[in-house]
Amino acid sequence: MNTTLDQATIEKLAEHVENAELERREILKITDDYPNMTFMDATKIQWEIRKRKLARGDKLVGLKMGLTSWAKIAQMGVEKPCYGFLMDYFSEADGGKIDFDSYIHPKVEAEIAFVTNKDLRGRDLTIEDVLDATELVVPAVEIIDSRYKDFKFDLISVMADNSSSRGFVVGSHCAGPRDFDWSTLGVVMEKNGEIVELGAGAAVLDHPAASVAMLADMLADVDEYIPAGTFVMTGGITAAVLMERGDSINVRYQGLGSVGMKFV
Ligand code: OOG
Ligand code: MG
Repeated sequence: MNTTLDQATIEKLAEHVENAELERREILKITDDYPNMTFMDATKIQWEIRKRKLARGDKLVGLKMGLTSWAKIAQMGVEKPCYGFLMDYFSEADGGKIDFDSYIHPKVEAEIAFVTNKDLRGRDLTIEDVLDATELVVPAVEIIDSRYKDFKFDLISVMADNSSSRGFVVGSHCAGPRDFDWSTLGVVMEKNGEIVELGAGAAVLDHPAASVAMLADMLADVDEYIPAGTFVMTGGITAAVLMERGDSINVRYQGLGSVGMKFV
């Protein structure tokens, strides 16, 4: 895949986008200034941000896919999925209070997450391959927080911005890889006690495990893979819901309990 930016520009843009996250402020999408940049340039910026965090001592705790459902693709107006990484400080407690001020403009998404027990590598993995390499499946809520003003971005800008990653909450229930049909598993999201979104696992690329396979495929573009023991969030089943201070969220997962939080 082709690139247009030199290493110095990639490093400069990584610093620019990461500083917006660290300082909790909005920026304009970077393709406004670099209209010719490619998805591979954006991928390199994201990996540079990951390197900066690791160098600072933050720990990598997982990976995520984004824009894997039609609801999300339609909501954000992009053409295909993206991926990102999760650091230790992104983790928030189930049932806990979340400091609204540690985010810019948080939105929540109901997701299904996989924990792998074998390396997943290459371009031709099937749903069965992914299930064979899965230790357990857990319900999770992602808290996305695009650094771009009003969440206005294109696929290249969002990829560079670590696919809007900033928070996640893992539920307390887990299941084996074949305990449920993940495509028909239902989720119901309530905000302040009212249902705001609902859906089923099939919203994510027909089956959430297909999202894990697609992540391995996308990582192959940079000669990377999903190592055994990786926590992978497969992408929002529903559209993302914008939070305001004081909002409570409760997501119920069929047969897997619920995940909740309050923004204070
Ligand atoms: C990009 C990240 C999307 C998902 O689950 O689809 C995402 C965004 O919408 O800001 O995490
Ligand atoms: Mg997500």
